[in-house]
Amino acid sequence: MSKQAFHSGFISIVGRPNVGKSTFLNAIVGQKVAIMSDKPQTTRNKIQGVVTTNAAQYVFIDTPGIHKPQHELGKFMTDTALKSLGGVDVVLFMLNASEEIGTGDRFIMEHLKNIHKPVILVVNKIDLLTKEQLYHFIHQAKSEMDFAEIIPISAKKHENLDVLLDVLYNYLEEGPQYYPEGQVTDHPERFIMAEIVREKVLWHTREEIPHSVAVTIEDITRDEDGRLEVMVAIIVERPSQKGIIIGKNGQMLKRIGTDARKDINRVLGTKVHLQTWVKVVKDWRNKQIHLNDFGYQKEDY
Ligand SMILES: Nc1nc2c(ncn2[C@@H]2O[C@H](COP(=O)(O)OP(=O)(O)OP(=O)(O)O)[C@@H](O)[C@H]2O)c(=O)[nH]1
Ligand SMILES: [Mg+2]
Repeated sequence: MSKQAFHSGFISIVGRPNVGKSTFLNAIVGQKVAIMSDKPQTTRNKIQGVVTTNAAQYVFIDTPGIHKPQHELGKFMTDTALKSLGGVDVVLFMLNASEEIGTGDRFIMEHLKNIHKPVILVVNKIDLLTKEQLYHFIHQAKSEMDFAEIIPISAKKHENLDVLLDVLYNYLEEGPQYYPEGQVTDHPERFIMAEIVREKVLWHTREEIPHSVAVTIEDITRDEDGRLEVMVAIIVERPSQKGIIIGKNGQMLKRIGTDARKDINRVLGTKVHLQTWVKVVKDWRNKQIHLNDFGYQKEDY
């Protein structure tokens, strides 16, 4: 029996905010590499997730949800997502099957029609639909664009992910293993720590606060017991937001810190102690200098 050729390549995951791209990335990688939340515009940077099997290496690129930007940050996010399309072999376009296809989705599809790369439609959140509803949704999607493949999945329930990998194999060329087997992501631990803190802020806050928050790691030192001491700054845009994040008697900040510490310990397998504080940087989402400082650099596209 002849051995199956080893295939490898880069796969971008794009779609509107909140359709489940990061949930999918984590599910397929089998490990948390991107933060997730029920608030739109959670992901702000490109995040790589590598899946290595005997037959292939799939380098997935999770991207920020594409939306109409209201700030420089939003522009950075949407540009990051669209520019990711240039360097990949195949594109996964994700739709949320529990919502009607809308103008935001159509805007992205218009873009995808012009990139001359295979576009696979990933229909996510099928756990929320009956068979009839799913059939109807796929029928509707087919009339919008000519997709290379259509694959229904539930990222949350890990449904049909193996089928997606099998199909994707055929869209990747014969190629080398780019990354060693154990490497699942491209971001340093510092980034992952900051993102996990931001995730907990998103989970515990509402309305405009999730969008107004940035998190930076100011310093990391090791104490005599080998535990990492991590100084974390949570940045907001207004003093009133600072008050909400700190909460009554500091309760909110404490909850965010505790949840983040536990998750960092679990995800990175490192014991950490977090020292968090909140600072106000007025209108940072519109100021290039602050965007650079907080990890949203244009050269990172
Ligand atoms: N029911 C259901 N919910 C899902 C599924 N996949 C994701 N979700 C939920 O959808 C919400 C958004 O998930 P994310 O993975 O953060 O979405 P995203 O597309 O990365 O969003 P942005 O980063 O904002 O672009 C979360 O509340 C998830 O739990 C799914 O298969 N089924
Ligand atoms: Mg995301």
